[in-house]
Amino acid sequence: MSFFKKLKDRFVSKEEPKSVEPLEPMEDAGTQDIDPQSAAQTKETQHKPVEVFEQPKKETVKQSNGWSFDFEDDDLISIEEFEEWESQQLGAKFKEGLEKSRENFQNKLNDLLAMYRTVDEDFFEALEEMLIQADVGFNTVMDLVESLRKEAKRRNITETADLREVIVEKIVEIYEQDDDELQKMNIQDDALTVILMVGVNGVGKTTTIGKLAHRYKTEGKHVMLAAGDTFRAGAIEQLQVWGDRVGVEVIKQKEGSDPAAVMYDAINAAKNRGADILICDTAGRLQNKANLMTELEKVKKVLSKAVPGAPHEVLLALDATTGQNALVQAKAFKEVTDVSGIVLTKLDGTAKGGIVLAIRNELHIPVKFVGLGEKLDDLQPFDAESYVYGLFADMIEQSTDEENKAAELLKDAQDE
Ligand SMILES: Nc1nc2c(ncn2[C@@H]2O[C@H](COP(=O)(O)OP(=O)(O)O)[C@@H](O)[C@H]2O)c(=O)[nH]1
Ligand SMILES: [Mg+2]
Repeated sequence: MSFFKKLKDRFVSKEEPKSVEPLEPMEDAGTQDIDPQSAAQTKETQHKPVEVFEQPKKETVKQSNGWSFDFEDDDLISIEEFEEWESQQLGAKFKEGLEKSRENFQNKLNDLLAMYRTVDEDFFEALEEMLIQADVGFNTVMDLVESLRKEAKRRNITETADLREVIVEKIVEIYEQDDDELQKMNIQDDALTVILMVGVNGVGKTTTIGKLAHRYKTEGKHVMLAAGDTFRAGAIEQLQVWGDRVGVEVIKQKEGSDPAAVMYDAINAAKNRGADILICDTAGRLQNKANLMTELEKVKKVLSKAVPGAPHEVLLALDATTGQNALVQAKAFKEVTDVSGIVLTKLDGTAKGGIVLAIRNELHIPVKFVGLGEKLDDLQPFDAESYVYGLFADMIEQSTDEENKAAELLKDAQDE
């Protein structure tokens, strides 16, 4: 099966649905403060039709992205149908969140393919330049294009149009390296999991904590938050607002207190209440590396003393709109603490979505989540196929249409 067809099968609805069941958004505060434009967009995706089958049971299906819906007595979709629907929702989320980047990647690639018709060094150089401009990162671009050169040679591809699909496939390959296991969140099954969120001011730590809390709560987990950013004015209140919105308890002290003391309170409270997940906010000072290192070390020590193995995840939030600067921040953080994963926020706000690849290839830290907007369900687990679908959705949909048409024509010709 061609790669584009595989992506299309995974993310795009195959046929017109027979009956349409509108999906009601979950009544939570996360959708209260969104602007009308994005609300309209969400409505559209939420009302994506689902095919229903007869089943004599009533069931509420709760989604990790916060949507839940009831099926009447005799209308229950099958697990396969549900998974298909879930996958399409994921595709739609990435497609929506990567709209700016898609305009950039798709249009530029199409322009290149039109400008350079034969596969030669001029084409590869122009492609390199395009990818570097999209923040893919110099070394990553060199690896990617080198592997394309080889593939073109191996398969004797002479027309650039025939490389279209290979380019997209190589992007996935370059992301998916051998340490796939690291991609998953390290969540303890029957014990408390502690997640420490780090990153400089304004990158989206607190917002991400709110979204993560919502995701895990929707999965049925008992979530608590620790207001460890005692430094920045208003940071504690901001986390409390998220806690109220999501409906989870926030452990806090007053502004200016010792973050390690807050963590001590929080982890003991989480243990006493039998919580599943504790997510800890921290202050994002990087002006003074030595200070930050001491502070984070102290916090980690308090956590690991109370719960051996904690923190189970140290997530570094990076703002995708800051481009190469995000890489610089990541390198600096890597020097002061062990980072187990990246949350790349505000991917919806940049046309240079290539930064994901640079982070993966140059830092060797997996991108665990991406922020695709400001709403509660706009934090999605990162996966390379959803990502390239978001980047090239129209191209993928179109090209497989063409492929299907060609196949039909061939079949017709054979039938005659
Ligand atoms: N568009 C968009 N905005 C985001 C995203 N994540 C965070 N933000 C915004 O970034 C700003 C800073 O976020 P905040 O959580 O306060 O950052 P912190 O200082 O690291 O805690 C807020 O206005 C958020 O709404 C995202 O994925 N997409
Ligand atoms: Mg904050």
